[in-house]
Amino acid sequence: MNIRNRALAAGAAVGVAILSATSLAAPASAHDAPKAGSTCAMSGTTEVVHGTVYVCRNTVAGKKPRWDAGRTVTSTKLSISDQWAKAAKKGQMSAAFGMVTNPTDKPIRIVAAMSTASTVLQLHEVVMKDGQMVMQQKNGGFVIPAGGTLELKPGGNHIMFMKLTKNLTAGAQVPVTLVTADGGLMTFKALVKVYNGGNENYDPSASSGSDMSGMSGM
Ligand SMILES: [Cu+2]
Repeated sequence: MNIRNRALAAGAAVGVAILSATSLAAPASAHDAPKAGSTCAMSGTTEVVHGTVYVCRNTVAGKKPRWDAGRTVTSTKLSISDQWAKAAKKGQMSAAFGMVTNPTDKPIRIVAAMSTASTVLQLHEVVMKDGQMVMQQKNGGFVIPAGGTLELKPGGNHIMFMKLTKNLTAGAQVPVTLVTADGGLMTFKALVKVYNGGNENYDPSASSGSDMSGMSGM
């Protein structure tokens, strides 16, 4: 089974902000922060501008995704273990998995992910639809319960690389940064492995509903 890539065929590729030495030396206006509520091309796109992380997401079913108001970058107590990613070629989709643990006494919500290996990453779930397993964006992102662990695994919740900008070769380490609702960034490196499962079809039409409310749109 091949992963269908309809979302990428339908939507334009979106650049992820990368701070280079030249942009740091340039005036502050060289790269403006996304305007809250303005439309963006693909849900899951992130930008970090002047210490604030912005996430493009679906807020109204059937409408274009929009930039959120952003949140100041801070640290998080989340940790991850057994993290790995699926080997795939440049231009393809891939996914990352692992055990995410929240040692605090309050739930932590992951709202986005970033990586230098993909222009857009999304937080996906796998659901049964018309007798078929399909993957789609998880409304509200991933909530890690207080003192709990969330397993990201093939056939379940996972971090989706929507379009690889480089090959993920077995044995390599790919960096991934998770973004929490309160701006916490947690960066880890996932070991790339060959894996032949987890090829659910992607259903972009299902990434509807308000993923800010945390309510299920299904
Ligand atoms: Cu997926």
